[in-house]
Amino acid sequence: MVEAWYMDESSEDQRKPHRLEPSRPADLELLRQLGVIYWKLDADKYENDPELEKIRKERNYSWMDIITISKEKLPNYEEKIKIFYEEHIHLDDEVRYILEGSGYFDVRDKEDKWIRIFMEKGDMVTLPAGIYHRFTLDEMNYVKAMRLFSGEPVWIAYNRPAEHLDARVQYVKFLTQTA
Ligand code: KMT
Ligand code: NI
Repeated sequence: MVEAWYMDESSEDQRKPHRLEPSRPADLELLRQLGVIYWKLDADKYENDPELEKIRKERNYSWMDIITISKEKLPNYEEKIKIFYEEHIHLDDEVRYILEGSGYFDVRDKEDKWIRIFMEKGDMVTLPAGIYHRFTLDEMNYVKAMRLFSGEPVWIAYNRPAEHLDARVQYVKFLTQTA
């Protein structure tokens, strides 16, 4: 089962777990209310997986590529790591499927608190357009992930504040409508 928790406020190494003490877990229902959708798949068969195909078809995730984030494999590694961890939004959903390794996706809850989602092999997630979020590797320093997109990918990240953007306005509206 995917594990998620509220973060502490320490400015220590971003790759550490940063669990709040005492711990405050975030369950899938809470994530769902934020528009975050989670699936567990068998990453060993990602190249031929009817379950993955079903999700892609239903949600129109027609485009995909595979990114490896490690010092050796990712060009401009240090710069990218910094960019991934800046709080931002996109105009489209951010869809990631972890094939190897692990990392943390952090999302803001309704009270603007950080929830850290530990994503490892077989975990797939959709972060809705307009949600403030960020990504970091964990202390293993390695992840291989599938990036999925509905149509031609747009990678533009709008760093916070981005309140005026339509995707943000729509997302805030969505939050007021979910329980
Ligand atoms: C992103 O957009 O933050 C990334 O592609 C990095 C995370 S993919 C595991
Ligand atoms: Ni992003």
